[in-house]
Amino acid sequence: MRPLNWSDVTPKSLFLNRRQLIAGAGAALLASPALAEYAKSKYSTDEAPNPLNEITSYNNYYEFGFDKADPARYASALTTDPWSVEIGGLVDKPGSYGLADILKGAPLEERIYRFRCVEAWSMVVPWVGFELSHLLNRVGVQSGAKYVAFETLMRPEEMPGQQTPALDWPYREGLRLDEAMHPLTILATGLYGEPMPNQNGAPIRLVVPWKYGFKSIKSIVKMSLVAEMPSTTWNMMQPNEYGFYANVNPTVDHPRWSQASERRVGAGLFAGREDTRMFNGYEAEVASLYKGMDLAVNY
Ligand SMILES: Nc1nc2c(c(=O)[nH]1)N[C@H]1C(S)=C(S)[C@@H](COP(=O)(O)O)O[C@H]1N2
Ligand SMILES: [Mo]
Repeated sequence: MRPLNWSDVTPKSLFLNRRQLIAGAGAALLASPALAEYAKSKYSTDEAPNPLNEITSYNNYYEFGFDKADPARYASALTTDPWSVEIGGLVDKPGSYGLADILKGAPLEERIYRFRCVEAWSMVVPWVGFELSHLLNRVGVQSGAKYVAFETLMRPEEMPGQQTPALDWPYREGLRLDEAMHPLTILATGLYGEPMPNQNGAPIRLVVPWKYGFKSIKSIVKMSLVAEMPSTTWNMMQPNEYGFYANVNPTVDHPRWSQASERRVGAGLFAGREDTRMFNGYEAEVASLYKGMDLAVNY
C-alpha cells in the first residue's frame, strides 16, 4: 500500500489553506502534519468555543510580557522552524526529536476543552493535538520514572520577558506519570484547525484541562522522565499560592482570592460569574487519580 499523501487525507479547503500557509511560512509546515485530517473526540465539551480572536488576544505567556495583550503583540518574532524536543531521563529511546518526527503517525484529534486560569477566568478552546501518552509510549518509559518534567524554549533574543528576572527562566512544569498518561492530557499543535498561534505556545504545548492553566506549558523544547517530583516555575516562585498539583477546585481558594467562581472571557459585562467546577468539569474522568489524597494539602 502506498503511503497516504496530503491530498488523500486533508479536506480540500484545509489543504488549500495549508498551501497558502506553506507558501508564506516555509517548508517546515509541509513536513508537519499539524493540520492533517483529525478526528472528533468523545472528550470534547459541547460548550461553545470562544472565538479565535479572544483565544489569540487574551494570553498569559510571560516570556513576551505580563500584559494579556503582550503575547499577541510580540510573539510573532518567535522562530518555530526548525523545532525539536529533547526527550531524556528514564526512557528507552532518548534523543532530540524533530517536530515532524514527533507528529509522524500521531493520532491527531480535535479536543474542545474548558480552560481555567488560576486567575479565575475561563475559556473554551478547540485544540488540535494528540495524547501525550502516544509520545511517551513511543520513547519507552522506564519503570523508575514517576514524573514528567517539561521546559519551554530559552531564547531571550526573541523573548523579551526572558531579558528580565520576572520568572526563573526557562519556564518549567511537571506532571505525575499517571497524570501525563491520562487520555485527557494532550500535546496540542493547533487550534481552530490551524497551526498553533505563537502566542498560544507554538509549535507544541501541553494542555491539561482539569488543572489551572499555568500547568499547560507552552513552546516545549525538553521533556524528562524522572523519579522525583520536579521543581516547577510558579511553585518555586510562590509555593503557598501555586501547588504542584494545581487541580481546579472550587473549595480550595487561592490565598489572595476565591476560586469558587470564574469569569468566562468574552461573556460580557452583565453575564455574571459562573460556579467553578471540580476538576474544571472533568471530575468523572480524573477524580480517581487523587483517591485518598487531601486536596487542600496537595493543592
Ligand atoms: N512557557 C509558558 N507557558 C505558559 C505560560 C507562560 O507564561 N509561559 N503561562 C501559563 C498560564 S498562567 C496560562 S493561563 C496559559 C495560557 O494559555 P493561553 O494563552 O493559550 O490561553 O499558559 C500557561 N503556559
Ligand atoms: Mo494562568
